[in-house]
Amino acid sequence: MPSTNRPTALTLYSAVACNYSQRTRIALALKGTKVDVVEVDLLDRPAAFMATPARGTVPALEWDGGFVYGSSTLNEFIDEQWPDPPLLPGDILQRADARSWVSLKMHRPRSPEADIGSANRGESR
Ligand SMILES: N[C@@H](CCC(=O)N[C@@H](CS)C(=O)NCC(=O)O)C(=O)O
Repeated sequence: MPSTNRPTALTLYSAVACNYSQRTRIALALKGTKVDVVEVDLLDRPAAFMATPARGTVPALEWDGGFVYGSSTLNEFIDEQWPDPPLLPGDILQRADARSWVSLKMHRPRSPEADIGSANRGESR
């Protein structure tokens, strides 16, 4: 159930080159959640961001009194705070497939096997 103390004035620390950040940005975009994005230079992280609980790792979401980081945790948090539309399908097998695909893309974002697998299933991913 979403918190009754719903976060407002959200700031997302993110990096364009970071697939974990993109994962969280996609979730926020799907939910239509308004967020200020701070683009973090991964080669020169601001000292103030290094001093946060995320210790300079993107993605991280901050709001008044709250800080969440780690793309899996973040996307679970986002899905719980803004349940509609859900991030995952209702069907158990489709949910497993979606989770497998996300896991593959997180660990091997440009995996040729992933693209071949999708093509074999007649999918365009
Ligand atoms: N497990 C984390 C990994 C995030 C991550 O590795 N982010 C990279 C940029 S793509 C980073 O900020 N690394 C800096 C560090 O770990 O100190 C997640 O899912 O969010």
